[in-house]
Amino acid sequence: MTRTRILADARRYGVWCTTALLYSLVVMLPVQTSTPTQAVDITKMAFSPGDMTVKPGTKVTWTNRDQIPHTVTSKDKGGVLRSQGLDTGDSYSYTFTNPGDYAYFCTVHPFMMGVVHVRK
Ligand SMILES: [Cu+2]
Repeated sequence: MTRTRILADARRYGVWCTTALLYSLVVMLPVQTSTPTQAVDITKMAFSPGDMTVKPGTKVTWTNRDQIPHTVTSKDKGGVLRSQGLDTGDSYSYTFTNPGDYAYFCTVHPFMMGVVHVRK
């Protein structure tokens, strides 16, 4: 095998790799951007909507529209929802992967409650 031949093979392999990389980007990008999303507003001392049903893989984002701080916190100890204190305009997101009922509340105002049902 001559040196030129090896170089040509290497170049062909490089072109193949680049093509494969571009192809995988084209295939992967729509998958990434198609993550379903849902929004919950925290407004007038309540979660709105306070009850929602989503598919596994859905990213839910809570945004505080009130002038006072709130949290999004699982009712169960060790639950998955554990936001920081959210000031006005702050958001908290969680992507639900497993089916189940996720009850949550606001630690500052425990009467504020909500639930996310994750169903296939
Ligand atoms: Cu609150």
